[in-house]
Amino acid sequence: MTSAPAAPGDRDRAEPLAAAFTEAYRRPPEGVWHAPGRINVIGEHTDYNDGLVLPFALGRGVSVAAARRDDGVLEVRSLQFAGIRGEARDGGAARAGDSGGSSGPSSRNDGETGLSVPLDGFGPDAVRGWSERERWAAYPVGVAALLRELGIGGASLLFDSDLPWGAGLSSSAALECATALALCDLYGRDDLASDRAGLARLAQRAEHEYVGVPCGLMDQAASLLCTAGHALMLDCRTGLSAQVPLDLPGKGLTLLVVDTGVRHDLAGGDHLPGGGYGRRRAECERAAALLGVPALRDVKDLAAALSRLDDPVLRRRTQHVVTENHRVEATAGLLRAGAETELGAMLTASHLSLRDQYEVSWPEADLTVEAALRAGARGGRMVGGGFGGSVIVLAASGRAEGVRDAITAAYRARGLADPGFLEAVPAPGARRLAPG
Ligand code: GAF
Repeated sequence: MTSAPAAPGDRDRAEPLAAAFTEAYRRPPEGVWHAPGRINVIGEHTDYNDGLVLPFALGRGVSVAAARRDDGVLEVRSLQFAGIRGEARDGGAARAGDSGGSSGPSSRNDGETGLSVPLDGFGPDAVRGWSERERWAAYPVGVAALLRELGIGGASLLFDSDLPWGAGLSSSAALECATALALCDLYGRDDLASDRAGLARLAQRAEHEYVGVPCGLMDQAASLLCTAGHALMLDCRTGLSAQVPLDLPGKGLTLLVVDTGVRHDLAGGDHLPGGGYGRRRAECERAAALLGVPALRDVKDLAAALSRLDDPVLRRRTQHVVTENHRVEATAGLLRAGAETELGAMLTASHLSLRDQYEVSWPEADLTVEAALRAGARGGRMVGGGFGGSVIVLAASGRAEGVRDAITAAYRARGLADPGFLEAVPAPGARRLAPG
């Protein structure tokens, strides 16, 4: 059994995409799948330190219509990326142009409409030469190449996304997870599709090897393992997870996701080769090695650990990771006690730690949190890898509109473009949309 229960709107998502697939590939798809993006309630930069995270799935994500091919070729097209040179476009569908491009095993790029790769013998080196415009395809192609090693064949895929790309809401993991679930289902591989934790690890591996980003497990696990009405408490060392009920509207609360408009890229940040994300991960590994522990997760006595680290940067990174793990445990405890109204202080403490100790926040994120708190929000923090993307803000529902207006006013006062807003409630994880 590979599909979570259908959710309202599944049909509205599946039907137009199936029609677009039929137009693009001149045959109907065998099915349509969907994988959501996520926000993370708390537990940032803890996953690759073997720590704890508490994300939930958003009601937005990446959908894919798919049909098998018997020639071992993977052909990918996207309603957002096809025909757009060098940049991703958010939201609304940019329809693929001419649908009759070549797709034989020897062709790689069929002009404006997509990309075809023969999966046999395909490896990470082949992706390295791809242009910026083709880069998005490394995510699904990487997943398909790894699944090929497990006996899964080729397919034609058409993607659609209602998740802003680069907003720190895990659009890349959604792309990977939609691909993984679709391919496993198409080839009747319930053994792989039903092991969602295993599939999350495969998608993570694809991102490491084919995209070159040393991400943790959180985003892929959130997309595949989350359920409606719950946050996912995940122990990234053991892979064990638990569903923690999270009823925000029932507690009179609104969680706003604020897209700051600054694009986030895990390969970027700190404006140096390797990017800020990879550098943070390396710093944590160095700190753990100096402290003689397998991972920063294992630091029990923070004060003693800090006194043993000479490098102030490593001290700050350690301080964040150790305290953030405690914040995840405390937050999960509050949720289990039904005390959602108390979450705000945890969120803000996490943000300050990410800003001052981990140094991954960015000016628009700090501005958002400050404006929200001034307007009476209960708390807020940046989410995801940092250096751009989104902020979450928790407010009493009666105050949410005022908080939103105050954030917009703060952006305007600085001459910034208006931020985007989305109200988040825990939605279902990845599933087949059609046939249901
Ligand atoms: C990104 C990564 F992909 C995650 O694995 C995680 O490390 C996160 O940044 C920070 O918590 O989303």
